[in-house]
This record gives sequence, C-alpha cells and structure tokens, in this order.
Amino acid sequence: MTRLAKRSNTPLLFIALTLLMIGCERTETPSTRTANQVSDWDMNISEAWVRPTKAGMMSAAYFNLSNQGATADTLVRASSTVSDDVQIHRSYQKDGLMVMEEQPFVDIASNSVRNFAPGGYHIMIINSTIDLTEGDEIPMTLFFSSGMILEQMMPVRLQP
Ligand SMILES: [Cu+2]
Repeated sequence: MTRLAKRSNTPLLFIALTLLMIGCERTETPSTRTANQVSDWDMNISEAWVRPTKAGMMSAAYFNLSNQGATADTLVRASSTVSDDVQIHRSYQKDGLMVMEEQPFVDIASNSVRNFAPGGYHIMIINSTIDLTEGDEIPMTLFFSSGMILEQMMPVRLQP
C-alpha cells in the first residue's frame, strides 16, 4: 500500500508508475511509523477481496479500513481501471429485503476500523470492462477528503 500526499489531479503517469511499484510489493503488513515518518495520516487497507464476475457485469470490493491516526477522515470516492463507474455503496435490510444505496461518503473516525463487507458497506464495480477471475488482482484507489489517496491491488476470490 502506498500513501500519496497528492490530490486527485495527480498526473496519470505518476499513478501508473505507482501501480507498477505496488505490483512488486504485495504485502498487507502496515508500514511501521518511525520518528522521521510522522504523519497525520495512518489509514490502512487489510483483508481486501473482490468478487469474481464477467465483463459487463457488476462486482464488489470488500476490505477493512483502519484509521490508526488521531484525525478522522472521510472516504469520498473510489476508482479502478476495470470500470468507469465505481461507487461507494451500503447494503441494509429494509422491510425484510436487502437493498443497497450509493453513499456520498463514509466517515472513518480516528482510531477506528470500518468494515466493508457483504451486507454492509462495499465498493460497487458497475459494469466491469474485463472478466474478473479468481486469482486475478485489480487495482483499487480510495480518495479521502483530507487529500490522501490509497492505492492497493485487491485479489479476486470467492468469499473468504
Ligand atoms: Cu452495491
């Protein structure tokens, strides 16, 4: 995982290079903070997985978002190269039915973990442009109101 102190107008090339770097370093271990790496931002993605699907169909990404920093932050957007339409969603029970709704944002309080899981918050991949097959990995980018951008390769697999 990489933390980028960049706004969403980051040049595309920079993102592409970052994705290459992430591809070489696929550990989910949060980086440790040392005295010369002090930052207000300490947000980590763990246990990510993406549902397999076929091109033209929907999928969803799930993970835990852990904010170990002293400052609250807000997830405001998600994107992935596999779809032009990636949305923040939440599923919930309504009149005995499971429904889901797009969310404009999701708050992550300081020192808290927000679970994105089936039946709750998730990242909806509308109309994947490619088949997502078990064993694949797809890039996911999460944008926060602080300006922080998290990018992570997420494995495609059946529900763990
Ligand atoms: Cu959804």
